[in-house]
Amino acid sequence: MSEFKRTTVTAALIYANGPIHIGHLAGCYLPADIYVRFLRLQNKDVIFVSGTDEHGVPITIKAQKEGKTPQEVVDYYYKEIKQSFEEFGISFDIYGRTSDPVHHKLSQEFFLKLYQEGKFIEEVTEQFYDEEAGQFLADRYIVGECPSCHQPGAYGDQCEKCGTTLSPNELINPKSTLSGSAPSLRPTKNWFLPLDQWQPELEKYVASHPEWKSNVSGQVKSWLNDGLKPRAMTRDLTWGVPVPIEGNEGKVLYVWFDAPIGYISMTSQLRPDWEKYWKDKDSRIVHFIGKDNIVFHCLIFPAMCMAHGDYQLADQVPANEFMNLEGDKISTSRNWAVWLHEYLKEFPGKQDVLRYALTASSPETKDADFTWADFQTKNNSELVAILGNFVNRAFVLLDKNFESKVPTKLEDSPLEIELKKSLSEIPDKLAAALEGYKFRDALVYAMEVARLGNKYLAEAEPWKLMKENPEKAGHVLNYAIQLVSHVSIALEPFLPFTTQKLRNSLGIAKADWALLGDFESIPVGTSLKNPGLLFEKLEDDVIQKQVEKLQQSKQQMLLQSKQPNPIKDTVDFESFAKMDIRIGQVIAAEKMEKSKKLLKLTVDDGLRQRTILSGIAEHFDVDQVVGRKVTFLANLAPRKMMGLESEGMILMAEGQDGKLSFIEPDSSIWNGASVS
Ligand code: B3M
Ligand code: ZN
Repeated sequence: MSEFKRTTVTAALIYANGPIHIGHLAGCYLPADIYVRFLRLQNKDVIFVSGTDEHGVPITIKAQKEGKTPQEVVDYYYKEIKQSFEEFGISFDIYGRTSDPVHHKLSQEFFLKLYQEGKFIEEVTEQFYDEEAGQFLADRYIVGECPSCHQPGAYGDQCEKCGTTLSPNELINPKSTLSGSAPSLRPTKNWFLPLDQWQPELEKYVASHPEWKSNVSGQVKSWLNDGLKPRAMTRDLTWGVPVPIEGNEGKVLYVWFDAPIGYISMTSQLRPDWEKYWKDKDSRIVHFIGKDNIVFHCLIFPAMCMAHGDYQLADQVPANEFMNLEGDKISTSRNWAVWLHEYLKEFPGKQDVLRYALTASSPETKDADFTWADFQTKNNSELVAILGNFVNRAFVLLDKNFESKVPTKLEDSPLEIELKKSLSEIPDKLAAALEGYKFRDALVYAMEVARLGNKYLAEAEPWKLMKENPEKAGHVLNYAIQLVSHVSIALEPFLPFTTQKLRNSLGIAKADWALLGDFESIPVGTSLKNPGLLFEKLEDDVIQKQVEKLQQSKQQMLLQSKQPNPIKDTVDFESFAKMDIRIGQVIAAEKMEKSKKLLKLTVDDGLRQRTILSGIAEHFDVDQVVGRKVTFLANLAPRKMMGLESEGMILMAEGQDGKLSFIEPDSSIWNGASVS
């Protein structure tokens, strides 16, 4: 690390089409923030850059769904995302957006340089076109029957039912989602980056980084093994950065071309000397991302930078795997997520609890699972019982016995010698873990400081010493307070809110890594302010509420996923006309003994009263049906059930939740009216 003068840390530019959830946090934002805070603690030159990705089909799809313009969508989510990150203590130096004119300009310049230097290949391909809407269609805008599972409504790039990857021309009966019409094929020219030509250099680049995490290099090598192909860097779309070549209206830069340039354009808005963070050899670039973005950051963006020539390649791409939720994949469309903005509202002041729980089970090498039960345990058994307890005991004893002032130290006893020895091992281990992007391990080492504090107090027993030897008790509390200051340093990257409280209590202006292990850093006589309880126990009902909230999402999904039955075989008109469907009115109803399902209804059909046995007893009480107008089949052959004859059938519709519903006409329709 030492050969680098400065570090440029980026965190993925999330699409501004939805709010942040814990998967995003665990995937890249939290580890990036911890890493940056660790560098800042050591007074290293570091910048932390991120923002929203405001182009691409995900944005226009969302806009189409919500009946808004893409601009409205990105404006809304940019603000919401930025604010929740801020409240959560993700300490970006700049949080920018790719719709910014500065970004458009820089990406266009980047593109133009490659274009003018002949780094692209121009190619005419056939693309789907919607004649009615007058535009080319991205794969997501084409739906049709899946060739593999025959589910209708599969997308041009994937069938969500069976998961098959598709291309639009494989769909059966493809339709445009814009106009509903069948798309046609039209030739169009686009510019491709010949990734195949860059493959040898990319291989060298990847080989020069044997230290990359195995999940990252594994994915990258498999792409390289398959052989890279030219990839279009422009698209026939209306939303995006316009292609800066005259006569190419209606074409924009590929979103994965402009998005990573966003890191650079945002840096240029952060500081005037921005160029050195991207161009100087002694700058180190680290991209924090989730695993679905690996190929773009490890191959495509590097190839773009190689072609351009001015920019350094990333030194590290510590991509995480996915965080699941209660055993299931997090999904925005299924609302299976813990949303950050909701968490912040429902757990005010508890940012550090979520930061702790997510880091402790960070998906560093494989997918991990967040559960509310585990969240509760982490809070109650670790934050409250270990960290909170230690700090609280130290301050309470100090308040009670030493007027909140740091007491004098005496000679060290074997206890302190052992304590110092144990503590002295922590900074190196902690730093090595953080430098190696092992945040789970790092958190364990940092918490070790609080554990040592508890152990020390338990062994030294200052509360007992108060009577026999108050000076000795003061000595112990001095040590305890110095340990609290170490806690406030070691845990700063992980728990910034809690450690800020501790610094306020201890009168420390700025956390400093160099003071971790210094047992003189809080001077004797300093007046301290008890921070109060740092954490509070989370009771079962609070956790249960969250679990129930998730169960409701599941329920909701089940409803939505219910598909209508396929249409039955065709009937001719004569067959249909044979059915005598009518409107009647229930004038009496009673439960049938020995049957859970059947109600005995007396129906006025306009001519007479007839008895109909209807299997609705589990859905309706007797008084819910009497007086109701119903639609019924009047000429169904009478059937004997439970000793009674049923003369007809009440027609019911089944809701998505399986509940039955009457098919009721307007109240003006008379009993006996025919339905046809
Ligand atoms: N917007 C994908 C995503 O939000 C993409 C990341 C861009 S990073 C330059 O996951
Ligand atoms: Zn399918």
